[in-house]
Amino acid sequence: MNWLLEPSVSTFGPEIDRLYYIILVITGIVFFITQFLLVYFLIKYRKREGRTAAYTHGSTRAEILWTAVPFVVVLMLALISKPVWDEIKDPALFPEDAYEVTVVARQFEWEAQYAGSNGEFDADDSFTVLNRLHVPVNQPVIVHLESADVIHSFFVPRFRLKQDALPGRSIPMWFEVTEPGEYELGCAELCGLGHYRMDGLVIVHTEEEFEAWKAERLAAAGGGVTGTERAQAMTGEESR
Ligand SMILES: [Cu+2]
Repeated sequence: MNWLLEPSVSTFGPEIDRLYYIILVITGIVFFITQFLLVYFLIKYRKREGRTAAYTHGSTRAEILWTAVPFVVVLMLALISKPVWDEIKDPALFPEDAYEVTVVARQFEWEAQYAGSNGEFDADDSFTVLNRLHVPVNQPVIVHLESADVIHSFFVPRFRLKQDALPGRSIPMWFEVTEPGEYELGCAELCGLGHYRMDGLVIVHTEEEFEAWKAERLAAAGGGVTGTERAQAMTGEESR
């Protein structure tokens, strides 16, 4: 049984893990100290013959201390998180030359929308894939995340990436994966009775594999094929 997170496979994964373990250690120490004191005082001040309860006003000094120390700790955590947060979430700092794709979340599936060969999303040969997001390895990918109905949350644990999808908004996010493979994509926001069905995969290809996959899809989508033929060309991917 693995108690820790599975290894990250994105470029910013190690930075997220560093923050995660700093917070885990701090909260872990606080947890053990408070639980130890709780049990210690339970035993020390247990009921005993002849001992009565006494009124105490408390200690102003202790109260200032246990307010100020957590305040400083939380402030420190915010300051060391800020650069990482900006790197991941600030669109002004997104990497250039990213591959762009749109993902629409809806009850209860993910729809990845790919641009046509001319780079436009409403081209004749643009295409969609359900519950499978194909991307290239070692290249930044920008996902424009949308929702068709309620709030969903795009969560790929191995990328250390989570982003809410809000109806009426297109929210950009980015990642760059360092290892080809298939990684679980889940919806991390309870979005209705079928919430559990929103488990997709992010399939990370080598560059050549990705180009070949895309060329195949573009060919299937364009060239005047009918909707049915188009759907058949995608079976196996959409069987969820
Ligand atoms: Cu959802």
